[in-house]
Amino acid sequence: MPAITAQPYPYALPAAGKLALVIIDMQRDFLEPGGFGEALGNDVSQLRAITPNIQTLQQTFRDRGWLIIQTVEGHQADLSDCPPAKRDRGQAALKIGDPGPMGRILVLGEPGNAIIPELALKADEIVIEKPGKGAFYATPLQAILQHRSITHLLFTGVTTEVCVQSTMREANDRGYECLLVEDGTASYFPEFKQATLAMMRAQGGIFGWTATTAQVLAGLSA
Ligand code: C5J
Repeated sequence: MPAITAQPYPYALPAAGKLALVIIDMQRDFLEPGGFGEALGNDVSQLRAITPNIQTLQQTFRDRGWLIIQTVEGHQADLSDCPPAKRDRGQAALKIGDPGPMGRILVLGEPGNAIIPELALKADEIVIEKPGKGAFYATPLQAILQHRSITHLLFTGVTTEVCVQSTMREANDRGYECLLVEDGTASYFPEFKQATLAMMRAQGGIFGWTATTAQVLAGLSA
């Protein structure tokens, strides 16, 4: 059976068409100065290095006609889907909904909320707008995956221990076979990324597998 060399053991690939690529929140708000990530006090320059790996996976899935799901974290303009607990958390100078250099912070449709140009969607590709950290909460993600008979998910994006981890944990509970691409995900805190990779694949892969982009590509082309 075709498999991806992975930790803690090989990730068996399903029949064609049952594997989807999930690209979490590769948005200007998290990767560029003046957005939500920087408003929270983070050095946002660290995240962009993963982009070429995600681009390679995106192109591979496009070439095969396989499902790619991108997500964006963002709120309605009236903030009706943003709990005060989320807006008020922390002591940021700029809060969700405040005007910033790239438009209103973490508001859907604002320039800063857009996916970075390197990973721009094609017309027929799916983007899930999510108000929470996990991509299943208050979104049609589960229905879309079920409709396409998807059973296996490859996760990429930012940040590893927040939106990526939240989504992969829930995907695991929902029965998906999940693999986190090690060099396709990043955190403002490199030690948190390493800890997340370790906890995902610990205990025999309690939440799933991890592998590098090269390992994924080799497995897919075997
Ligand atoms: C955060 C995310 N870090 N996409 N969001 O607030 O991980």
